[in-house]
Amino acid sequence: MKIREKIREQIPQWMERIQRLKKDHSDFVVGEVTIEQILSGIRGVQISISDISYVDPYEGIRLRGYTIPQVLSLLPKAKNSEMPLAGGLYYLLLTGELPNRDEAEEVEDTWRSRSDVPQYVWDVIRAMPRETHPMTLFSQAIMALQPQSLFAKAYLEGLPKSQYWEYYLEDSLNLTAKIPKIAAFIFCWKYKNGEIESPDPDLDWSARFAQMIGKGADRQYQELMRLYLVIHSDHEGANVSAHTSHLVSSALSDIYLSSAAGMNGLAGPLHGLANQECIRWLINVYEVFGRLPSDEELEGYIRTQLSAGYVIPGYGHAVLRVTDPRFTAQMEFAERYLPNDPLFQLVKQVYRLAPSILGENGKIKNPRPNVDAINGCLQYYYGVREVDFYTVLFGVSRILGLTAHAVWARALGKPIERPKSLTTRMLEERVGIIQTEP
Ligand code: CMX
Repeated sequence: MKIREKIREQIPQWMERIQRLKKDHSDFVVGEVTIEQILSGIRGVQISISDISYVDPYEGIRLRGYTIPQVLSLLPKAKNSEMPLAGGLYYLLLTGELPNRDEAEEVEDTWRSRSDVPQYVWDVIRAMPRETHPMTLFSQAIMALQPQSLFAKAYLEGLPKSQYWEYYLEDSLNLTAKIPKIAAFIFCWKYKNGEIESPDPDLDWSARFAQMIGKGADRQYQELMRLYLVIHSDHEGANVSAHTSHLVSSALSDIYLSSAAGMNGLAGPLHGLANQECIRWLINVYEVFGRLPSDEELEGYIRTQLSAGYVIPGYGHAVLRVTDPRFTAQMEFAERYLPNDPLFQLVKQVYRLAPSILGENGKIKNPRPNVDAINGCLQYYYGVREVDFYTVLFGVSRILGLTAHAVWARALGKPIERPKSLTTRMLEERVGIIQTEP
């Protein structure tokens, strides 16, 4: 497979760059850690490397050096579509090179041929209480696939370190091939009659997912999912889901274990679950007023929420300091396909009013919208109204980024992570609040 050849070809150059840094510059100080940073979630501390994506605070994400608009315009498009093939995106994430159509299609074909999910995985899901959150089911289904890990098996048989990445790659292709079907099964089991539509083999990865949840006839929804599953795929290496997954795989836990761990992080309301919270918030605003509120009413509502100590979901970001370009890409989609939708009108109204209100007390570092401020509104418009499913959609996409990171971590022989923790007393002693005990 082309991806495997490309990665193999690139490993020596990357190794050389890392070895040179290690050998000649290991004492170079990259940054200092302040007590403020330690006490606020190791915020901004530069502790890891991701050559797969980087979030520039003022520009947004670049995937392998390409901005979101570039990714959307440069990747090969799906058949009869203006949106990219997810297979092309995965090729880009894994190899750092823009694929041509054949290279993107090769990934899509690999996914098609490996998409069957063993029956027992469905049994695991069916054994759970129906009210279980879909993200819990998603993570469990990934864990249930763990016995299929080729890496875990080969490791026990003495796999040499230089080959770890190849087994990680195989596991990643197997997992990413099955992920749309797993998500679709969870959707259909939890909210519908339990049967998923059989996927049309002519469709691409993203559109097959749309079809499996019953949206086979809806071309616009398929376009939306092609957009959605590309733009949510990665957001550099240190956000909660990426870092969790990286940390877990640094112990040589396989792709299934580390991806499930990442999904458990994504399931938190300050991270991926914010998309569910955001649509709930928008619907609630609509219900409170029974219509689109006036600007004065919406301002009042936002202020009341803030003074009650609630966050405005979909606003703010730990790194970004501008409007998230993934928000902008979805705004453009909505302007084109659903300009008059009432919830979209509300999204725009919040976008017009919330940033200045949030910015008033100077506390929030970025009062502008992130990706989650709009993604739920689009799903809702196309009739996917099971809002607690929305984070699973995010997860389907994010697994592409997490697994690409893990393959490269093994390719470059990255070590187990083990930072150091201190006690509060140690900090107090270092700053001189209390005397060091003799
Ligand atoms: N509404 C109200 N207050 C907010 C806020 C928001 N949307 N975003 C930040 N603030 C507040 C914080 O609560 C914090 O207040 P305290 O000092 O009283 O605790 C203050 O502003 C400073 O926060 P920050 O440094 O600007 O933001 P953080 O890096 O701490 O947190 C984030 C970032 C995303 C968790 C936060 O902005 C937030 O909770 N947003 C709403 C939830 C959300 O949209 N999450 C999705 C993020 C995207 C993703 O990771 O997937």
